[in-house]
Amino acid sequence: MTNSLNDMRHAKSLIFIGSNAPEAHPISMQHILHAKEKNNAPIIVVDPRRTKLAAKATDFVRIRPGTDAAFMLGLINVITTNGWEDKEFIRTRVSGYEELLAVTKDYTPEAVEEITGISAEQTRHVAKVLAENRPTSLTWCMGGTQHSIGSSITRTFCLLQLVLGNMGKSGGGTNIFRGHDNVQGATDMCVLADNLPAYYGLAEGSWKHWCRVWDVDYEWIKSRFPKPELMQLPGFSLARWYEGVLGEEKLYQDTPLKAMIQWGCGANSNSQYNRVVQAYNKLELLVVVDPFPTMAAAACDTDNIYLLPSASQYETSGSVTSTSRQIQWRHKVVDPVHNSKDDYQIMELLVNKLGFADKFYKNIKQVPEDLTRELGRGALTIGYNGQTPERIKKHMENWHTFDIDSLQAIGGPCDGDYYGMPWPCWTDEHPGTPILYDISKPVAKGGLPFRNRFGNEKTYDSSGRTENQLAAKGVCNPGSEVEGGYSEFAEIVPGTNWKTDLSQKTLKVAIARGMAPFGNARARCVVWNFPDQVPIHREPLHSPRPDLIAKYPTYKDKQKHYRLDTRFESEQNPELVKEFPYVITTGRMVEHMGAGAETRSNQYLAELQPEMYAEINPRLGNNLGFRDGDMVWIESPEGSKIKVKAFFTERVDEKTIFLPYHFAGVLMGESLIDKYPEGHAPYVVGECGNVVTNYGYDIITQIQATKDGLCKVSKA
Ligand SMILES: Nc1nc2c(c(=O)[nH]1)N[C@H]1C(S)=C(S)[C@@H](COP(=O)(O)OP(=O)(O)OC[C@H]3O[C@@H](n4cnc5c(=O)[nH]c(N)nc54)[C@H](O)[C@@H]3O)O[C@H]1N2
Ligand SMILES: Nc1nc2c(c(=O)[nH]1)N[C@H]1C(S)=C(S)[C@@H](COP(=O)(O)OP(=O)(O)OC[C@H]3O[C@@H](n4cnc5c(=O)[nH]c(N)nc54)[C@H](O)[C@@H]3O)O[C@H]1N2
Ligand SMILES: [Mo]
Repeated sequence: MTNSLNDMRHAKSLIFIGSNAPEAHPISMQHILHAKEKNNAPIIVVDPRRTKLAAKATDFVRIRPGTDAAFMLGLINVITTNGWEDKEFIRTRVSGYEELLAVTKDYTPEAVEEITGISAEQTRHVAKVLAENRPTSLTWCMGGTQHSIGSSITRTFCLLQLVLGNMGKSGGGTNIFRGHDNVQGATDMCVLADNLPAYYGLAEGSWKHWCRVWDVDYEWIKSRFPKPELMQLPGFSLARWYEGVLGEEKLYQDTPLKAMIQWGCGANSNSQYNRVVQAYNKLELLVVVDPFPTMAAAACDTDNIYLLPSASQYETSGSVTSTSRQIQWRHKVVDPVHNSKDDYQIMELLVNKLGFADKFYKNIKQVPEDLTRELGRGALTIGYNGQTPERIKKHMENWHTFDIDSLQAIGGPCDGDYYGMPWPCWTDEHPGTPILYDISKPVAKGGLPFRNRFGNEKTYDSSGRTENQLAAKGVCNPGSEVEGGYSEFAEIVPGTNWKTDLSQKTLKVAIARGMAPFGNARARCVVWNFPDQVPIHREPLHSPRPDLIAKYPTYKDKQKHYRLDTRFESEQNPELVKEFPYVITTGRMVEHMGAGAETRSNQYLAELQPEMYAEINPRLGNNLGFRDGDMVWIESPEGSKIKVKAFFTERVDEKTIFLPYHFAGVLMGESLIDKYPEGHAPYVVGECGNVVTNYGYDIITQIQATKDGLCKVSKA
């Protein structure tokens, strides 16, 4: 989130795209409804389903899954043709604007209606509401990301906010509600296949940086890889790891994967789940570290699996990062119960057994405090260095001194700090950054410009135009020594830059000069290293509209996408819709969490939502000849199927079927409840929605396209 949950209280309008906060982020609703009641802020909800959030909306915009980019480009079209854009913001802080307009001119409200199903009139109306009620807080969640063009869609959300001038302002921003508790922290730690902690990438310089932080010899780490080039090659992503085991597709490494550790992963969260089950059974070793056995325990037919019972978060302590980039300390409530161990203990035992303790644990004397300190030493890119364990704990102890609207402490021992020191928090004295890219405050007081990350000048391929990428003259934070754009800081300490200077002198010099260590640049509309330099609409791989496939085809197939090839063009078959006529989309319900291992094992939650179902429009159900409550088969183009209860509801339209994805324990009609370890079966089992979610992955991130596939349905 560029802003924070609390800051949404200042919004003059709010737009939610593919976010269903009352189910997925219920606590956020107090801030959202505050803005609605106190500021009279209109709420716009863009979703294929009339959700619980839509019930609170002033405007519900029903959209065909996977077409959000077209809608956003259409809003920009209306805003710019009416002259409602923020001209000064664009002139001084945005680059590539002309190139953006060259794309949006084709997305007229009429063209958008054809793609999205949203009437031209409603697109015009929404654009006007946003233009007249600034700043707008824009929230997107998984409805915007889980598509083969997810990375383009999310860029269009940012572009809309740039055009309206809503970035770096209280009440504005792009506010992506994060998933799990501490998922922001997990992301910052880069538990990813293509990054080292704190988004440092895999280049040699990044490895060397972290080796210095860990105090480990770079040559030794290098020697651990069978080939040095593997060090810089992205690994398998979570979305497609099982293909690395099955080895039926071309792999960009010498051997298939043989062992897998699933640490706090529900497993049936993976699309193509029946292929995951095949992979489980092919692995030589599968280790599940989880308080619950998870579906993996029931799905494995071999004895290759070890279940390591981890403790829950109530049984351990440490720093966690919230969706608002705030760092908090979690204190242990009880010691780990039964024979479970907390995650640190399990990791330490593993590291000891593997013989790496003298390398990785040599500077870790006090767990977990020293882990937070190590992160602070290395994660300079995102400013995790000012949040020491002592300061975090002090914030927790003085909760009551922070203001709910501004998040700033008023007096008391934390006076002037923002709660949880939202990153970047550059130094021990820095208060944290409550709103990213806010140039109204000095950098030392939590202000920031846009980051200079992509050079100082660029010539665009599409237009041949050359443009300065730094902010315009006169545009900077108060007190900046340079009054306008500037590059990122380097060479204050020879051989380092602001990201790699472990003495942190560079950061301190920059801030003393009133400047941001990462420079002062423009937000770019053109991303020249992406296949679509300016985002455009492309039809989902499995699209219900053959006519639109011809007009908005997907990408060419992508080779060496992580360690696999990904099919795009060769998978987009315009005939598919004849046999699989309904769009399938998936998501959450408030009572269950993720893959559901925890919540389906909780008798109270199990009682509230005891059964897997499919949301089907009554008209569709009646036309197909089944009744509300009947069992139906849902089949995917990949040949897998699930048997679930039909839940008739007008939440969905006649062409769309929605599945919650929290269920497991039944596989293609067969119950596996007897295969859980004795006494450990969850109270509720059900078919996994992810058995029928279709093939399809984002072109950049490889996120699975679990929000736009095709299916057929018939009475069971
Ligand atoms: N109770 C509960 N809370 C949770 C979770 C949970 O499992 N249970 N999971 C957590 C996690 S990990 C995450 S990431 C968040 C996710 O939070 P959300 O993303 O809000 O949750 P979802 O239900 O997956 O998707 C939101 C909405 O996207 C809509 N949608 C589907 N396709 C499209 C589309 O193409 N366009 C648009 N505009 N909308 C679409 C769906 O109908 C749904 O209403 O929730 C977190 N909170
Ligand atoms: N069809 C479909 N599929 C989806 C999505 C969708 O919208 N639709 N959403 C995707 C998204 S956004 C996400 S984030 C994933 C989520 O997918 P998963 O991460 O697989 O989902 P969870 O069930 O939340 O998994 C968390 C596991 O951690 C365990 N756990 C809890 N506390 C601890 C602890 O302290 N230590 C350890 N070691 N384990 C613990 C829980 O018991 C649980 O089994 O699903 C993805 N899959
Ligand atoms: Mo998530």
